[in-house]
Amino acid sequence: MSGRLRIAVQKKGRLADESFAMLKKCGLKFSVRGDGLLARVKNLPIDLLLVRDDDIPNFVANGASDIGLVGENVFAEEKLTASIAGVEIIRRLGFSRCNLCLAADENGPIQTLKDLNDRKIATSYPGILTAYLKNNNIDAQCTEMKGAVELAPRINIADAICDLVSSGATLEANGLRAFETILESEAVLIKSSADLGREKQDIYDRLLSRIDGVIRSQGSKYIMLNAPRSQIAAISKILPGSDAPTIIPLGTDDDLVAMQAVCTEAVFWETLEALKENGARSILVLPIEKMMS
Ligand code: PRT
Ligand code: ZN
Repeated sequence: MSGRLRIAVQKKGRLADESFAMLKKCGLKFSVRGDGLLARVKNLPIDLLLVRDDDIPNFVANGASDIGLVGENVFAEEKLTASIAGVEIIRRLGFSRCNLCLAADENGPIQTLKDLNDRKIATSYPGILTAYLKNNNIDAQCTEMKGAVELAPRINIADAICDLVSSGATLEANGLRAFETILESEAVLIKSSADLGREKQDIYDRLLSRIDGVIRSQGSKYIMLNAPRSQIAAISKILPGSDAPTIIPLGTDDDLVAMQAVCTEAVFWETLEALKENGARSILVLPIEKMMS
């Protein structure tokens, strides 16, 4: 392969848009159109390999791609059923979150894990499900289905299902209720332990540092406010996940200061109310686009 770093990304689907968005936030300039399998990044020696999500772990394992962005659910399943030894999760990316759950008829006899003994469970994740049942000493039979798993109980293919859930609307529409979460999943960055060579390693290190910046800035906010000097300590305690805030005297008033801080934890309305109760005024909460330490 050339000296260009190759990233396997889902071409189309629930992971694709947010994967492209994250790479664009990292400063990669590219466009994805037509049926092409490769998209060339214009401003860095990187190519995107555009494929089905299920193929991503295998492509990373066999060197067709250097790294990949994929759902942890797919990675975990491939780890148990395919030969992808040496491929590991490097970063959790915080998007495409969903849970792999066990679910059954909301009014039926299966309400807990134990009720699954001697039952049939339909799933697209036989590896993860079999391992989970074994760990929990449940003797049930897995029936593999590639899609439409939620329909299995209704047509008597299975007594329960093991499927991904995000909003829960699909389960509800089919009269099913989730009673156990097997895996909490999100998009992950995966890489094989194979040596990249110096050139690609340099590009990879640069990209990873940008990804870290994007991950950190995602949940972070910049807070600016004015407050009486006497309230600095009280207000500093309320600012969520921030280091020592910057304190700037306000020229016109000796007693009043401006405080500014990066908050790495969520800033809720309740936080703003607490700041106000402690004397803060003119409170501004700003999104942070990029961060690098
Ligand atoms: O074509 P390709 O093989 O690449 O895509 P795909 O059809 O296999 O996968 P796709 O695009 O549907 O999902 C890609 C990845 O997105 C998954 O592997 C998960 O990591 C993640 N993801 C996040 C989800 C969901 N949320 C999700 N809700 N994947 C699937 N679903 C399905 C679920 O299977 C069920 O049918 O959505 C339905 C439930 O959704 P709710 O909102 O009704 O609960
Ligand atoms: Zn798929």
